[in-house]
Amino acid sequence: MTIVEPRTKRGDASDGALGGRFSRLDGRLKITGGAAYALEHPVEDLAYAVLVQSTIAAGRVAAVDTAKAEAAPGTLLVLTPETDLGLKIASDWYGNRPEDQPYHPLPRQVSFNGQTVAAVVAETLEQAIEAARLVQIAYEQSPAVTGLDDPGAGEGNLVDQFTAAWGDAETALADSAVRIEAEYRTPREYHVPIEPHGLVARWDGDHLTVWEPSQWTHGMARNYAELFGLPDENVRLVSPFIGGGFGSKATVYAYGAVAAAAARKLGRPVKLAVTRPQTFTSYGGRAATRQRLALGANSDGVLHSIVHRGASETSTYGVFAEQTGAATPIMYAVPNFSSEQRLVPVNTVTPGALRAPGKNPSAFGLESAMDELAYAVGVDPVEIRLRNQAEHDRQSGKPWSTRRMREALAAGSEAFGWSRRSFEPRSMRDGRQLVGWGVGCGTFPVLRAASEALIRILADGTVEVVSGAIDMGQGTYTILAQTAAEVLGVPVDQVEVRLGDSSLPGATVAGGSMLAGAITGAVYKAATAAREELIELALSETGSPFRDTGANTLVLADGRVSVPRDGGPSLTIAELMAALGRDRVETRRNTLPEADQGPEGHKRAWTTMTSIQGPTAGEYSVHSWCAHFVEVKVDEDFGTIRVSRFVSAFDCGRIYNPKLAESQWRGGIIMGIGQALLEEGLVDGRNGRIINNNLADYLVATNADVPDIQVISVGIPDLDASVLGGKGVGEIGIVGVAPAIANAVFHATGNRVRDLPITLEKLL
Ligand code: MCN
Ligand code: MOS
Repeated sequence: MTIVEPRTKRGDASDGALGGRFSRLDGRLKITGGAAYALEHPVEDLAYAVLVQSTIAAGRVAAVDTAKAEAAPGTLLVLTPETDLGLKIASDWYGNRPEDQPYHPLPRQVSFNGQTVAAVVAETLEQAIEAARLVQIAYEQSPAVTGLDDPGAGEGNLVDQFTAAWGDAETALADSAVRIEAEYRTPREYHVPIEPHGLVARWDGDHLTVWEPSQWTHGMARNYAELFGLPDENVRLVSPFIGGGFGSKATVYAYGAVAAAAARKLGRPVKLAVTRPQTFTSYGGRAATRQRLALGANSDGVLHSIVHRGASETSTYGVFAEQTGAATPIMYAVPNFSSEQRLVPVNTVTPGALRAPGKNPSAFGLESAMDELAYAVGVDPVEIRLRNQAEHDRQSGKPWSTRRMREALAAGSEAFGWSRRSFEPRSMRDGRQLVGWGVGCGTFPVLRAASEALIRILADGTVEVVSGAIDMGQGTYTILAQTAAEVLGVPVDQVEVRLGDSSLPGATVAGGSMLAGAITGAVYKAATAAREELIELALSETGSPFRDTGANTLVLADGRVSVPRDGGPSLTIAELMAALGRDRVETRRNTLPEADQGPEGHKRAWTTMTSIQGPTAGEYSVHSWCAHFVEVKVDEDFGTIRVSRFVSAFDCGRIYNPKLAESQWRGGIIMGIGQALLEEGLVDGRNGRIINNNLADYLVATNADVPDIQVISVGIPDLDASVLGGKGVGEIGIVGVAPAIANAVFHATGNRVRDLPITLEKLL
């Protein structure tokens, strides 16, 4: 899908294309309803699938009575654990796959309440809903463990690769002049993107097309191909616009397999829309966590030791580790360190990645604990962070590529007016409101992956950027137009961007805040090749007015091609294309070495995660950093908390589009406000059901909860992070927000809340 709406550059005219404050190129389409989501794609002859989910937390499906459902008007198909869908297990994110194993998306074994156990397909949605209601399931129940606090849950299993240690943390802790120790907890949290999940699946012979919101068209197309034993080329996954994903739309889930298999069985396209309540159990949110942190320091607050013991829940049938120690080893310099992480299997859907997995709960623990230490030694909370800055990455032994945390703390303090803060809790007021000021820092690793892009310069001078990468709201369309415009010297509105289709050149997942760095790198490389080719043609082709100028290169700027001195020929790109007698110049490049170029490239690199490099893969340790400053007002009588002011400073390297990056940071901060004060998946301990599985009861921050948020960039280009010098932006905003708010609440009230969310009953 091409973005064809007219658009205007609303940035400062003096900005270059890259770095300019352009509004989202897809913004107009989105707010006018012109951006069709995957499920809105019109497909002829659709049948409708509806899921039936288990009502017990653990056990077996003993029997399914489908008679009534099958007899209901319009029913085409009832799928149960008895039905052989003929599927094979797909590979994991790294491309590992068990040999020839069957896959049952409707298993007989029930591992959690809300697990999909049957599905109905009917002529209309209403008929399918009614027939789904008539499917009668008899269960054999077995005892369930419904959460981390369930007495049956136990301590969990140690995750070896997350154990980190240096020095002698226990002894140094015991020897420290000042010690603080506490447990910090976060509940289950959910993505709740405004566009719920679902898909339309259509078969044409042995070719499958899936319209499904996706953070990773190539990865998901590959998974569908594997489920059905097809070559990758036989599956096309289309996802032009996405109404938010936040980590939940990067993989194929059971309902997708069911819908695509039903479409094959029926020989008819099938649409399956996951209902809002079903989204709470059709894939996993953020796992509940607990972590015990002990900090030992001298009387100036200089750290001697950190001991961290974390645990997160996972499911009984799958593994997802919410790494509570993800930020702990890298934020502060500490000579003695020990961290462990356990996984506790419970009867839940396997948890998943939700904006800044690991770093987020990890920072809640550490940044709360640092505040507790500041108060234990009587040192200002910003000052104690400055005293403990890590000057290199102790864990990997590598220097930081760039770490402008001191600058972030300084710029944030200054803009917030931190110097006017009085240290004592309950010492600042605004009438009947207690006022609290808190600080919390954050980090997110820079991950790097391979991607590919295609550039076309067309006869009318239009530049096309084509990639299977996606835009779920973060700004990919816009920054790719900017990247191509910058390299080819054309106005941004002369560039058209096509994304969101696995039949287009390969791209890595829009996850781990790494897509922008990867795909701008690919577009930059392809556009540079296109520019070189155009110049080469202009200098050599007969008919080109540049051929006999004696110039050995040309300048592309303001949409024109010129000799690099005054007075020579100067043509628009369209005029040059006409002179050359060409209808297009086309280049396709990936970010891999020369040997892996070409349309096939190194396909595995963008259909699996095998090409992803971690933050310490190179010579340096590469991360984004931030510092949040927050003011809360707490009603003394009622305990109600309002966030009244927010200032955050970020080091995310070079910023491709400040307007969009600021929007990303604010979005993360807003999610962090929800996490701090509102969000909590409530589990019914009797049956493992998520009680608040809807947007009326699962509260996220709304405009009324969000103050004006000032964001500041203190980053400088970091060429160890990406081709263009940017670091990740999409997730860091949420990291450190909840502890900053908890710290502000402590400053306002003297009450330290260590388990999220900070609800008023915890304050009274
Ligand atoms: N950007 C920039 N300069 C940089 C880096 C990024 O201007 N140096 C801006 C660009 O507009 C870019 C955006 O920030 O499009 C995000 O870039 P990046 O940090 O590379 O993140 P990804 O493109 O990989 O996006 C994924 C990331 C993740 S992992 C989650 S979770 C998340 C997030 O983006 N989910 C989002 N932001 C989201 N924003 C919206 N609206 N909806 C979601 O679901
Ligand atoms: Mo983001 S949670 O890595 O999609």
